[in-house]
Amino acid sequence: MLKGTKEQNSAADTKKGRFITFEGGEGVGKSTQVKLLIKRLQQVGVSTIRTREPGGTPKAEAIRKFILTGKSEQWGAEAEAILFAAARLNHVNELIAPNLKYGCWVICDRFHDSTRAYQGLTGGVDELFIGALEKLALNNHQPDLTILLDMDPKIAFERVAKREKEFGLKEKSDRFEKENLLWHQNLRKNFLKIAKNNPHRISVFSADMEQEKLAKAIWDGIRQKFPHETLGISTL
Ligand code: T5A
Repeated sequence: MLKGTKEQNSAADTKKGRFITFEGGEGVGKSTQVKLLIKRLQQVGVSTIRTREPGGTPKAEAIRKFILTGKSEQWGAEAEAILFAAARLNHVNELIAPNLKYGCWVICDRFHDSTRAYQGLTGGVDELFIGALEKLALNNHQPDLTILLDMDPKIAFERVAKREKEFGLKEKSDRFEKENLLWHQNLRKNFLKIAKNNPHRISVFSADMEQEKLAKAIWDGIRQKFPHETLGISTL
């Protein structure tokens, strides 16, 4: 199970921490790119912490297990949105905020845009309801940058199927993966809609390319967005 893994480097401790989130549909390569970004940041001496949602703290991981094993489905989309927000509030207060304050860069696999896309725009939960939960759970911790990985869900599902064939079943029972292709195509459109409404925060990348090539494109985007923090790394 992935937990927030603290990888510190004293050279970066005087810098203000940056908060970067990765978003997108199932299997588009978020976890892969989070790991590749952490590697690049470590190489240039930036102190980082890798985390995920739902989860990231023991209490939030307990909520993750409850939701992803399908136990919350019968409660309805509003209740699920509240559960995601409860997990997020704990994650923000116990892991994200303290690390940013300390100067770490926090790299998070999914965050509040997932609630907006899955439970809100795709699941039908009212926008004001989602907005109110977001305000409570984020506690003024908006990401500095969100990387949206965009891809045809058909291709993403093929990747996930290949992984499951090679490595066996995952720990979760695919609460949302079991929705049909049309649902996921709609989800993709909704993520793009969120990106269109937040052009200063969200950068969209086509995920349908080779891993390292995509990692390089993301890295170039990060260097452009945070030129001062990423000075002196032109050789990478
Ligand atoms: N959810 C979550 C909500 O409904 N509301 C919320 O508020 C939140 C926070 C979380 C579930 O909860 C929902 C959304 C989700 O349904 P999860 O474990 O985060 O569950 O689910 P996924 O995001 O779907 O996680 P996956 O691991 O399945 O997808 P990733 O992380 O996008 O993909 P990754 O990196 O694991 O890659 C998948 C496979 O593709 C290969 C990898 O090696 C791997 O085998 N791959 C590539 N292959 C070819 N080319 C590339 N460029 C590749 N990149 C990766």
